[in-house]
Amino acid sequence: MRLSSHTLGQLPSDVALPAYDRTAVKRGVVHLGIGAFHRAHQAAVFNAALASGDPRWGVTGVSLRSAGVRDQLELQDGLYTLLVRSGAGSQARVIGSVLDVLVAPEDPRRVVDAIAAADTHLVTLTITEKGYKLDRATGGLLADDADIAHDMASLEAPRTAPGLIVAGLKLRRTVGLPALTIMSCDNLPHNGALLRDAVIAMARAHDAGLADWIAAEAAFPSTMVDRIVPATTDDDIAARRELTGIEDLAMVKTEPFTQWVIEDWFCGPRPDFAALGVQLTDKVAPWEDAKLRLLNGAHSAIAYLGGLGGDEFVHQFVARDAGRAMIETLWDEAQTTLDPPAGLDIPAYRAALLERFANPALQHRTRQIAMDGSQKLPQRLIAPLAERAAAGQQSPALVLAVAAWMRWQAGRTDDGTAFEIDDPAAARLADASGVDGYLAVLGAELDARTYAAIAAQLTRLEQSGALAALEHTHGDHP
Ligand code: NAI
Ligand code: CS2
Repeated sequence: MRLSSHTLGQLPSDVALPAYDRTAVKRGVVHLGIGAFHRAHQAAVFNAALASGDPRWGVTGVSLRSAGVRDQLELQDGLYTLLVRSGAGSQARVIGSVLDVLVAPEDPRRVVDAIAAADTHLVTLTITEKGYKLDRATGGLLADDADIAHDMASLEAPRTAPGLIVAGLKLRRTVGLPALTIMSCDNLPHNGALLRDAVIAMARAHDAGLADWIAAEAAFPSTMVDRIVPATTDDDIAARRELTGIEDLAMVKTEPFTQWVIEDWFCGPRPDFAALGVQLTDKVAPWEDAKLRLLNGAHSAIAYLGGLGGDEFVHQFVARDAGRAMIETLWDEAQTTLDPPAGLDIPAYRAALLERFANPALQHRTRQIAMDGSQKLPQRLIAPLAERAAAGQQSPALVLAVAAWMRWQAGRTDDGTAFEIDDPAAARLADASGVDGYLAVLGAELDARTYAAIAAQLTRLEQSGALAALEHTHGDHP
């Protein structure tokens, strides 16, 4: 039996159900990139907004690539289970805020119409770092990307997020509707400004007046989003089915922690975010930097060192003394580059992060985090490393993490198991070699001393493996 409006009543009584009339919900949000993270984070907040009695915040989810999530959710009336897991047990809630899922490649005009609908007030995005199609070196849209070139030439059937947004805004302007608040929820620094630049560049390729209107009327708040959401596995689905008797192919699993910090810049209605536990602030950058360099920087270090050394899951890496010591050192280094926002207690944040990483119930795969490293390293590891180098400081843990990413590009774990490099720059990475070759793919330059330190660790990783390098640098007996 499948989860749906008809089977909701048959779920065990400890599963929380949508506490509102779904037939009265309006579609106030268009979300581009309806992956696991959106379903565990923003959609849960919109679900809470609906439960609080404000019916404006139903979600039209959009997949920009495959039909998988639509096919799963369509048969379930948009319903899915959010499973919050910790060592103490798990709690399940059925989320009802997602009303439809559109597949952009099948019918891009429906997506454009949804963005241009009068009830729509917010467009949110989780399309991964690579989905913005930005050229790291110039900050502009990727000139050699076929989909960007297509949308630059015609917006009849857009293929990219900036193309769909511009086509939707163009239609709103034509019919006299106001612009929108458009919010990136991806792990990129200054994600609002990056998205705004991408959208305005796309608009300018078609109509300077439209570009000026967007620049003047639309809001692009930056956000910091945080909740660890590992990809759902077939085992997760099977375990849930055995427990409840109901199959939910769209379920997502996550941790208890959740945080959303949004720059207070809106150009239309919004949910009562403060009442929903979402922080509004005039400066998101200090929150973004702290999260990207502490949480995500450590995650990438764990992904490559742990992945090379044979750790399938994050919690296995932090169970090692040398693993924890390496992460603490990386945080000591990274935190010297931060300007922590008022309200962020770094020692408490670090302690909480270690506990979150140690959560054995999450089963967060190192391989998932290792994906798309070329899009992640600059803001997570290279930026703090370069800033410290400029201040004359050495950074053994950041250096080891960057060297491990380079070693990863050989496509073999230390026991010789081969794997595919899952990265939009995979072809360039395959052709690259040596520290300068890999740094060039990242668009990064470092000073000679840091370069030599990375080269030395890369050699150590090649000769002795990740666990030996970790012990050497961060073990009890270096
Ligand atoms: P996912 O793999 O479940 O979903 C990724 C989504 O992005 C899918 O809808 C996919 O179609 C879309 N996408 C992928 N490549 C794209 C491209 N080239 N162009 C346009 N769309 C593309 O991943 P998940 O877990 O939903 O994460 C997505 C993003 O959310 C992450 O990359 C990150 O920026 C952000 N995020 C994720 C967290 C997590 O723990 N999973 C936590 C905080 C932020
Ligand atoms: C992870 C993040 O996959 C990755 O790169 O570092 O998705 C991480 O789980 C989230 O940012 C946590 O908020």
